[in-house]
Amino acid sequence: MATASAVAAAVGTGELVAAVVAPGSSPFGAVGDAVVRLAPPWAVEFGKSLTLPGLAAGVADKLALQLGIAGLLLAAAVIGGLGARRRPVIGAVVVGLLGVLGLAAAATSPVFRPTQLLAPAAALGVGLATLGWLNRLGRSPAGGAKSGSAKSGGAGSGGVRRRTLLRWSAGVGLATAGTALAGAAVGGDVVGRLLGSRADPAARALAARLGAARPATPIPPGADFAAAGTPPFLTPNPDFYRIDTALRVPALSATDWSLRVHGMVERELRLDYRQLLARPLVDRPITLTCVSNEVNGPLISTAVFTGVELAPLLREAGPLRGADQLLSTSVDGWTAGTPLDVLLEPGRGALLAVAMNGEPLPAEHGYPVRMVVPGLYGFVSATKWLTDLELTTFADRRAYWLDRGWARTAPIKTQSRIDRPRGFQVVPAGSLTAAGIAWAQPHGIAGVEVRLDDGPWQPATLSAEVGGHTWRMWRADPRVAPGSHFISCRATDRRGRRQPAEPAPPIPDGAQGWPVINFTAR
Ligand SMILES: Nc1nc2c(c(=O)[nH]1)N[C@H]1C(S)=C(S)[C@@H](COP(=O)(O)O)O[C@H]1N2
Ligand SMILES: [Mo]
Repeated sequence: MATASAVAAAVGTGELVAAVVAPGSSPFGAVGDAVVRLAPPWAVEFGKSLTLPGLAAGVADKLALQLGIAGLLLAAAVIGGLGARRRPVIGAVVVGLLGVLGLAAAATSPVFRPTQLLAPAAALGVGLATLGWLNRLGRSPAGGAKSGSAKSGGAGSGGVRRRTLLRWSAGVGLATAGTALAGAAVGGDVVGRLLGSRADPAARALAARLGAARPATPIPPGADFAAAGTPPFLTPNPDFYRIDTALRVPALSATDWSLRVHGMVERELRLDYRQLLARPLVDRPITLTCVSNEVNGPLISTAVFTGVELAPLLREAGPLRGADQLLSTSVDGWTAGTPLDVLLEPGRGALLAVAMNGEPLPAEHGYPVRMVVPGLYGFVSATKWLTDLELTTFADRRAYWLDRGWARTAPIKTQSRIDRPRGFQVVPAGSLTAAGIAWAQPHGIAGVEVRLDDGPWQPATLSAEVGGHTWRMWRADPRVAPGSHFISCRATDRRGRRQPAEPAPPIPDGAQGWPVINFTAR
């Protein structure tokens, strides 16, 4: 009990000190980040594949990791407590090891600053002090004095002392658990979100500008078949899939933000948020796609991104001969490598985005500035919390996922997905409603075909076309007899290339294959 309480006191102190002196330095979060850094690629992939109903795709992995760490902490506290009954020093060893783990996780962070050691150091100190104090309380007769030593001397006092110790330990444990929660709430995502869009004057100004009368982006009626089971054409921000290695959403302030464009350039550029927004803002509907998306998977969403054209900015900096990669870095040290020729292609339309669906970027999606490049998977192009652009070569610099087995260049593959019927759904026999999405950014979708069981491929009806940079919806209404069936689909892009049948896993450059759904008609 004393060990468990000391661990709780340590965690609570760590979160509280982090929230007060160095936001974002929570030892709990630092350990989570270290796990993400050190985890083998297959474990990260497994994590990304987790989904939970009610959560946007890509959020469940973070929840699972945090619960896992909490569970391990609890296990360490219980084991330490049991061990301490035999040999009291074991409790101190467990508390000490956890403290050192917190310090090590903070010290090895790619964005290490010395102030980040304060929280784990305070946690370690308070944990050991609490343990020492509770142990003394349990040993000394004085500890039980107030509650009962007057009545029961001798043999009875041991039991009374233990009860007093239990009560103190439970009190300390509860109090610190409360502190931990409050500290984490203040220091964690809550502050990030408040700093993000509301408290930041720069973001308020942007929100006002976005709200002012501007020509709306034309999304034609009939751009989706939501009534037939497809997603809406534009994904609401809270439902937009999320994929990143940031266990804690970086809390950046637009007012303090600046971007450096440097490396193999004629002239280095530096822009703050105000200078960025002084450039023309464009609205562009873009479908973002994750390379980790399985066939029929959820890691794809569409928004109208608002931002500044990237290509003219790069031309202003003046890339030197030989530069072939734009290495973009986020505030937490993550990197993406984008082919320079793709960024400079006419009509590619890469953006430094500041807003999404008419709102300043949500913290989870890269506030205050992120990159978006139509037609490339996110891991080679869509850097969130962007702070640095370096012109370099692929030979010189290797981006984050390249060292973890993923491809260097990753154009989006022509693919499609079945949204209705759902797998193993039971539907009425007769006319079936089948619907889904297809995508082939930046080329666009020319056609989708649907096949029921082993029947012939039939053309599906396509939704109104918005452009090559976004997904396109399809629907079909084949007749189905009672019994079990399967349905599949395949897309053809505007270059005339058909989605291949041969299955391929997401690693190294994106999943491929025709989606198939089994269902039953009654
Ligand atoms: N800073 C940072 N940016 C990042 C990532 C990341 O891990 N860190 N992940 C990338 C990947 S793999 C994808 S698919 C997109 C997802 O963007 P979203 O979370 O806004 O949907 O962000 C990209 N940008
Ligand atoms: Mo991704």
